[in-house]
Amino acid sequence: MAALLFLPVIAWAQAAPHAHGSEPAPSPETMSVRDLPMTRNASGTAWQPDASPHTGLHWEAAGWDFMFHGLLFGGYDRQQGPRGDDALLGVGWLMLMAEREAGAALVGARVMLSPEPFTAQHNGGYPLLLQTGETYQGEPLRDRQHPHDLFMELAVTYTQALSRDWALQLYVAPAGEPALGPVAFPHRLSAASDPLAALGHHWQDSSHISFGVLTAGIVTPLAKLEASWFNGREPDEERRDLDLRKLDSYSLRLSVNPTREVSAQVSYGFMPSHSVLHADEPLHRLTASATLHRPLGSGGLWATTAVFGRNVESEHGGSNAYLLETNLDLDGHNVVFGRAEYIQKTGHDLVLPEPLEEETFGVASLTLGYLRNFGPLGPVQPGLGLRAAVNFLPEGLESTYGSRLPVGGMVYLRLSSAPSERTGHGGSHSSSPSSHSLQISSPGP
Ligand SMILES: [Cu+2]
Repeated sequence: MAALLFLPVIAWAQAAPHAHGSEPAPSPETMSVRDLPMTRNASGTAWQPDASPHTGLHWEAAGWDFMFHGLLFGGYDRQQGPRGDDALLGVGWLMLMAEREAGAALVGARVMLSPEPFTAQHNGGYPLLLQTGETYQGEPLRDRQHPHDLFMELAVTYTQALSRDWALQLYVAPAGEPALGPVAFPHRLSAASDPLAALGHHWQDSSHISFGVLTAGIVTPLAKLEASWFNGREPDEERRDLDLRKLDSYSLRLSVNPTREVSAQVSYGFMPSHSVLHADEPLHRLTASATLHRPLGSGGLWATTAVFGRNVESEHGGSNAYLLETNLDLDGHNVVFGRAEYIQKTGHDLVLPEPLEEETFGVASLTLGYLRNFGPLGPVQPGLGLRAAVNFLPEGLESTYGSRLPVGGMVYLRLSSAPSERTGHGGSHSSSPSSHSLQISSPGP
């Protein structure tokens, strides 16, 4: 496995990454569906604004275009109080993609792996106050974030242009992301400096690792309408296998990119047997999100995302999660970031004893952080960061958490793919973002 992940680095040494020209970028209103920029594609089949940096390594071999990129964090996490803990942990992902033209179509394949089963598995996940979702040793996880599975994505993509303005997109994934929710937090540029998960993950984007996904979408330069048929069961505790199961769930998502700097989506999903522990309890999920990417001066980018997520379960009723996060990369080296959340979690979610178990608690958190990037060193941009969060709890949770304002923090090293433009190699690639007439691959942070 390690050898597989290092292959692209060897390939990088042999092939210089593309450098892209600075021709004015086309806007979604005037472009053809054949010219969708590859920067638009984020996790799974989700869209982000076109105004996103090219990152990672690109090379060609055997008629295929390859791309490799990733985002890794390692550091020390400490969460305060009786429900807190501390840990050394590593989180993130590495992704290898290949694509080629086939007539009027573009075919692609992706493998995305996470080290988290090996680096964030201590006691079922890393410490994170108020986090809930999935299980450890047959019990619901609480105040910990579960590790992502080793196989975050194994997918094949197929995009066929039907005319200047219309294309058909298919996505087949033994492990991957159905058309439900915003770009998943590990892939959002607005969250790219923050190693820790959003507390509303399981209301908004937790389906990003589903074991069995079929998605079909109709694409225009401005909008995409997708439907997925997928296995909606959350991953089990064995993080290194594929939890394949019958495809029992459905989702529908409408994405729009009205300008180069804006992307938004609304989506709905129905998962009749989502939970490992409560397999007979159906879950309905509704999400809406909007993302703004504003390029700044010399290599900076201001990325902001707002997300609303709502879960409706027959037993516990409906609950909402709101998120606003921003990542202000001033110049490619100095990054200030923050996240504000408000989530309705039940006593059941938080594994509280009777009678609190039946109550619903509105909890909030505010995170601020700073990341200093160095280098880049070849294809890798290293950075050192600090993240601090304060949580705001209702009175009923004070005795459980030892405070109404418990805090948490983390110091970390971040390794990300260097922006392709700034690696300083190559230099004379064509002025279009890539040589393809149709783009389906995904840069991400
Ligand atoms: Cu996740």
